[in-house]
Amino acid sequence: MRTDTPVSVKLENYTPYPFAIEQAELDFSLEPEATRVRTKMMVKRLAPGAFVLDGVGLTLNGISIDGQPLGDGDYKVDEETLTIASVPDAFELETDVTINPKANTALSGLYISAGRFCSQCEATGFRRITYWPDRPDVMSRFHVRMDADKAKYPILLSNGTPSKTGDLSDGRHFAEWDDPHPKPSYLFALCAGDYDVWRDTFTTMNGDHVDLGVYVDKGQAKRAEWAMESLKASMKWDEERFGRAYDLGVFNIVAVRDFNFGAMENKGLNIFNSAYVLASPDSATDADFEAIESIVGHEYFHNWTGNRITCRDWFQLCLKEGLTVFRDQEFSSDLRSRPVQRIKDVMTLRARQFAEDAGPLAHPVRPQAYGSIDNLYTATVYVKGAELIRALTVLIGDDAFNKGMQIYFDEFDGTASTIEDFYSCFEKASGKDLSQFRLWYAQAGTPEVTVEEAWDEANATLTLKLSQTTPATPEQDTKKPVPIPLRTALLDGNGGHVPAEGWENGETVIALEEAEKTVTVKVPDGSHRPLLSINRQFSAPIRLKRDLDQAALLELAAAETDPFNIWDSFQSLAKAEIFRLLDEPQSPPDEALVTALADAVRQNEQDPAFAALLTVLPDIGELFQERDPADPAGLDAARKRLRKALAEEMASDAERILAKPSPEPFAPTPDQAGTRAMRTAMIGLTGAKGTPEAASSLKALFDGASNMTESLACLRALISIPGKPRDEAISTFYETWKDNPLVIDKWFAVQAGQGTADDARRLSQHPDFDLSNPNRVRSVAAAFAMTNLAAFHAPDGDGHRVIGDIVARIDKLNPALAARLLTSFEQWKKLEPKARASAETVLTNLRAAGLSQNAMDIVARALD
Ligand code: 0A1
Ligand code: ZN
Repeated sequence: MRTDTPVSVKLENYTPYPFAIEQAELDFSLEPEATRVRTKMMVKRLAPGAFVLDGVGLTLNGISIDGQPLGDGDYKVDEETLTIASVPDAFELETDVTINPKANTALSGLYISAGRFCSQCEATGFRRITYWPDRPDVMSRFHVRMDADKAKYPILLSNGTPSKTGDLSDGRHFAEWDDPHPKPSYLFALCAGDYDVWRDTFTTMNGDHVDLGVYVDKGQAKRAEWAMESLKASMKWDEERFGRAYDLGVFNIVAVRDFNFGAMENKGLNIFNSAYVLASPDSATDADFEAIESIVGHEYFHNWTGNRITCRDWFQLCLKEGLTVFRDQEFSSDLRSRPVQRIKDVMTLRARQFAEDAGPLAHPVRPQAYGSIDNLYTATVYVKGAELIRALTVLIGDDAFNKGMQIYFDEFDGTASTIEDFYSCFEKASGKDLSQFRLWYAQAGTPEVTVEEAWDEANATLTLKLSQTTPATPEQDTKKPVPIPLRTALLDGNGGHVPAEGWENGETVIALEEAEKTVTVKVPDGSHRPLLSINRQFSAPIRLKRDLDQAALLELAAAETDPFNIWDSFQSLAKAEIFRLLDEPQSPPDEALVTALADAVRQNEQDPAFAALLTVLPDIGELFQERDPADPAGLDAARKRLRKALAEEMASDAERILAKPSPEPFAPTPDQAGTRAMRTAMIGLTGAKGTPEAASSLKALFDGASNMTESLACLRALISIPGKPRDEAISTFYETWKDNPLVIDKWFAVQAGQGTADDARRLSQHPDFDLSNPNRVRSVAAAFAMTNLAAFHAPDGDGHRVIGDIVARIDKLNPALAARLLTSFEQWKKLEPKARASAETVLTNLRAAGLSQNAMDIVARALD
């Protein structure tokens, strides 16, 4: 085990690979403990330099050039590379290695999950399969052959389309797959085993026929139906929205239970965490159905943004990830409700990315250096990366954006590209110089925009003074101004806009490009003072500072025409009230606010998905960011008091809404999901009352629930009311679902997400807890450390110790997972003194005990 801080890789040191490998043949003889991989590559020199291949954990059986075996002195092998000092300008290299998939607990490379072979090569897993220049700018055509025991592994899958199959002696069989599209090694995939498959077909806009398959556990095919529907919807959407069609005759998805991330976009053979494939009305929530739709879309959209146009190096990760998240967000917005999708996306951004941007792990969307590539799959790269594309669309307009995307697809197809390449397309399309916009990619930290207003009654003008600053982040003390597109409108207070001079329909985009800017707007003479609606639809990923008291915010919320800003006004109101309740523990929640919030929920009942979001108070992770030092337990108590007051105010609404039957038969449609969102919001509020009566009515709803969304909502609401109904619900749920691991993951998560450190420890000792399964580990450890901040950061330090212990054990098996869990400590320096001290002790003890490179990278940066 390595205990040193990883050496950092730097963007400025990028040099092209001096060889091209246009064609490769891979031959796998699959055995769980000793798989043999024979690789043939046709190599051509492009520039002077040694021939260096990456390889980790491989046993080399033989190596030859143009059929001539190499002797020991002809090449050098160390822990990470194979080097041949002198090679011809064009040659065929053959290697023969053995690997042990069964011993692969890190789930990177080729491994076994539930007795089946599967692979994960992004970012650097391919080097654990064979010697190869394992970097995204080396793109090759792969031909794959594999053989395996036919009874155990009847289905053999790889990228591209199948070219040959046949039987061999000794009960073995083989299959060959051919992928005509050059691709980097991180997109290689192989799956072998016994599956059931849900099949369908799709005809592209070019009239090409595509065979689709979703491969799942035996007996589960029907649970893949929603994933298949989502796939066809994605294929159609990319054709209609971006004019891009699929490019192979086969598209397969394989579900695996043991997977470090959500899913992987391997060319023609996506591999998915089973949590994002399997769904049935009784066992999956609306959130599960939505997540499946969005992740299936995300991986499919990578076919153009990621696969056909890939990244030159891993510093450009946001080129494929930010863009593809933007595309999946748009897909979900088009299929469901645009404002609701926007609110959910901003909730994620604020809870995860703003927190990251404000702590020791802050990094630019395109960093200059990294210690461990696995740790670069962050909220900043993904979610802020998507926000920047969205901000770009606002700044240059939809037409120029769409034109720029077409230029990008046409000009860079088949290449490994950079952010500069991407932005050159939008410069062409818009005629604008976007070099200042690219600063967004280079600077970490969330810009803060301050808005001051001055109203001149005599001249009927409103003057806005806008200014921006970006806080210092690690290794970046000073920041330059970035272009911030602020969608703005002037509200007339009667549900309309004031016709400001030069603004269309009373709306405009103000581009704040400098540190300070003053904008004066003329409105018709005799107008009343208009109300300012700014950063509408959250047009820029910033923190907005406005000096508005409760009365002004309530007035603004009532006048708003932008659903996002209506929701956000109530978020600001609730935030201020929670802080007040924290500072004044004796004072009751403000009645005016509680009534206004309840009224807003009622007024929006015709759009239940939106109304349900209004009942969600800002979470502790978000509140935490605005307090220094932060006291999560105090914030949690204050938040609960406000929530209880809202629950009491809405008690009869909850009764009324829950007295109606849930929609039957179940369908995962946006309409039905909206109705259930409102019902689950009311279930949550009922739980917030915390009374024995509330517990028994929740238990009755739990017993009668006909779908997982409501059943789980009842269980979640009951968890915080100790007593018999709660204990019975916990055990009934377990007994009902003990054979369905995805549902049992929820059972763990719902308890860890609300219990104490002791509960988390007890859950981690449950017989069904499994350190080798990332979903199960996350259902306890991430649910506790990332969603239950009051208990995780409790002043006695026990929460920190529970997670520290789990991390130490996981790190020996799966360093990428351990590193991810460790990011839950990222805010430790902001904690009140006791919790801060315990976090520091846990982190320093972990560092002293020795950690993997991945985990050490996080701990070192957190402690820095
Ligand atoms: N490219 C995938 C994410 C992913 C990254 C790394 C993985 O293994 C280490 C797996 C998946 C996506 O964006 O969906
Ligand atoms: Zn992705």
